[in-house]
Amino acid sequence: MSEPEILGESLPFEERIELPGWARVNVSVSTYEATLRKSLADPQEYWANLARELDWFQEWETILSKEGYPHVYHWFNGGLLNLSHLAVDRHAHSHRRNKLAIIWEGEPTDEKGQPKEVRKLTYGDLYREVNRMAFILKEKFGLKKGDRMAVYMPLIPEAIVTLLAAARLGITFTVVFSGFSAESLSSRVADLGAKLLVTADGFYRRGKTVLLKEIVDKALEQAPSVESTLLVRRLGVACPMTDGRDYYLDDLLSEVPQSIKVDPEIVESGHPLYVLYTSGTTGKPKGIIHDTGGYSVLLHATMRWVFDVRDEDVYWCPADIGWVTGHSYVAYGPLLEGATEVIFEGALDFPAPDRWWAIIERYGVSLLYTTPTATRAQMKFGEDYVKKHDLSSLRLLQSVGEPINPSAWWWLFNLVGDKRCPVGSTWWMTETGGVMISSLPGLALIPMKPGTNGMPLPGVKADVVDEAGASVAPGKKGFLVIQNPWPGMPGPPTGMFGDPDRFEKQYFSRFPGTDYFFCGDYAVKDKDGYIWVAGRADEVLKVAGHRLGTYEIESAIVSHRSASEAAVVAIPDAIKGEVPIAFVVLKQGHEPSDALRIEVRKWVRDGFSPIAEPSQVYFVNKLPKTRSGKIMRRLLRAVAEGRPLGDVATLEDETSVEEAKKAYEELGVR
Ligand code: 6R9
Repeated sequence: MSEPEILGESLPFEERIELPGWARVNVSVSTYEATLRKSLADPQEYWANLARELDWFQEWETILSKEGYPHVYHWFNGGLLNLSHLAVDRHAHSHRRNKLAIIWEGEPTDEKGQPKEVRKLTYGDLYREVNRMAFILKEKFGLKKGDRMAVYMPLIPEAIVTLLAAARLGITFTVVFSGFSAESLSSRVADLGAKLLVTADGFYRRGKTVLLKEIVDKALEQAPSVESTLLVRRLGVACPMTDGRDYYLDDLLSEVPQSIKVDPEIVESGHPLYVLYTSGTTGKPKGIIHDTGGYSVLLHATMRWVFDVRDEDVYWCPADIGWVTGHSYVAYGPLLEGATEVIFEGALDFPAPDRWWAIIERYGVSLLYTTPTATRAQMKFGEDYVKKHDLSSLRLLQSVGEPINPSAWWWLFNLVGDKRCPVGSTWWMTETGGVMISSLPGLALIPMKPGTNGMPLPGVKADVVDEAGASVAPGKKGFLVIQNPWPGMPGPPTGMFGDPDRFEKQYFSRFPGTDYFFCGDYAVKDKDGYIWVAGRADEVLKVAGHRLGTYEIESAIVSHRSASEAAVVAIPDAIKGEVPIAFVVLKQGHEPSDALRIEVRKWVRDGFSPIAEPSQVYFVNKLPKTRSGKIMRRLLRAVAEGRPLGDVATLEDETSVEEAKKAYEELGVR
């Protein structure tokens, strides 16, 4: 394995930055180590103690059990709860009733750069809106516990209200990213068997409007389970409406009394809260199931340890609800803790690069959960945009989605956090449900190292291992594994929706004879026990922090009339972390041309998603394959990065690599 690095920057294992002035936490490594030791002596009891801090309708009988499948665990079996009760009712009936839950800002601004639309919802307001929405779902659409629905919405308050209303009724939902195409939408909706699709007429993005309803109509042709759609009028544009199937939310709401109450459905801890489709290495996207009880406990623990959230905080995570971060740390986590959070519809650099900083200043954001890509994009604009704003409200910065290169870390630490704020990089994935490896400033502030993820959470046993599953020496690259079950892991009944075998094979078969969860990431553990995740070890891409599978982009390409075969690989990108490039074999009768190159790129944009568009398309006559016909993407990556090819013993035809090299050198990356 090559030397670990992040975007060409080596990992500073020996760097240690202390923040003795950070007076709000217990600054002590020994506190952390003692907690970790205690938690690992009896992880179940440790998690159960945290679970007791939530409000259950009935306590569990067993902390951890399983039935049926080898690695589908049941956390807190017998326990009864409801997430919307925890995130909304509890606070609305407390001193937080008039506290702001959500501050929403729409993208459009006036000539002075001020937002045209800001909506503020207290916990009392949120309670009222969630109840009214639940009433509509239940009475108008007849949905009940066990039914399934889908959400295809921009980041507007109604989106969060919808998810909480579904949770209130025990309806299992899936959210599909609003930047995905009709095909991506219909395959997810159909796989889940959703009866209702909640969406909007569109939204604002970089000053333009993105229309959703036509995409929805196209998707519904392939999603027969959907009986109705519910539309939020975000733009107020005219939409094609099908009588008896499509309804506007405001029309229905106008008939629902403000004071309507819908009791939360009391569900079992293992009840599937949602299914989130995420990219894997082969086949169709995987529907990861998250339960209600274990997941809530993990969110509660991580909001405290990772974000140190307090009543006086204003929290902001700009993630979209279409991704797991927008679930765990936008839609539920902050609300579970009764926090005030900011949500923003638009692009962080629109209409000017400092929109991001203006929002922090406007609302006094204290806890910021950001991404390396957003940070690197800002670095390019220069420091003045940041310095123009008063960011003194900030007290803690965390990052997520991809490895953070040390120079981006320093930029956040020195400039944004003014050397006052801890900066961390929280490692986790859709499958883990919440943060697993991170600095834990809410528990103990141990010395920071620029670019590291930090240590596993208390209760989580993680390690870096070799091909055989044995621990690797400190400083050496290996595979990241989680060695014990954790609350928030993929839940009952099958871990992966409809596919328990694929679940087992994907995550638990890599190291036979162990119960290790295989994450698919490369990592290094340094001699102080800090873990540094350095990128994917499989065919999954992280483009600007968004998870995509090479196969998904390849299938989008080969659905073009001219393409017979495609191989997509990721190459490093100074801002987005990595970007896809595609090697494409054309069908007989089609000639390579610049126009076709552009057409194929646009095809992926429209047919799958703008974030998946290859930054370059290379036409070749054949792809490098093994004798058994498997595409050797590793060789294409080596070609693009100008690295030695390594082992080519299984390569069937060496001229394929020569050809790829030539195409790459002729055209460059952009
Ligand atoms: C939360 C999320 C998961 C993959 C994961 C890893 C990468 C996420 C990271 C990180 C290094 C971090 N990843 N956070 N790598 N440092 N702080 O992003 O979930 O979309 O499922 O992606 O993202 O490669 O395996 P998801």
